[in-house]
Amino acid sequence: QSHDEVSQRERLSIKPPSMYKVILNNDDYTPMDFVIEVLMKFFRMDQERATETMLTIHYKGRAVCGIFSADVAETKVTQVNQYARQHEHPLLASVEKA
Ligand code: TYC
Repeated sequence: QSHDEVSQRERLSIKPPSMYKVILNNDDYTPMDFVIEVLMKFFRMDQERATETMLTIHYKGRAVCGIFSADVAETKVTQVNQYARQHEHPLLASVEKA
């Protein structure tokens, strides 16, 4: 990376945003179909990808469902956890730095 690029980045204060993984965690009670619905609704997965991801969580304990900027990641976690609670399921989304 050249001196010019660095100084221009600093002059313009342009930095790539820090990115965050949104994780869905396994539990013993949330129905598989509900998890698939959540993955399709909040993470825009098609049925096949949502089913694969749900099974990864079920067998391995967790999966990364997407990587987003901080504000989008926080919003996804809040929306998923609120939606799960509305439907009285213990499904838990969490966030960690990518
Ligand atoms: N383990 C749940 C069951 O057997 C299914 C499940 C999958 C729950 C993924 C949560 O994030 C989850 N019904």
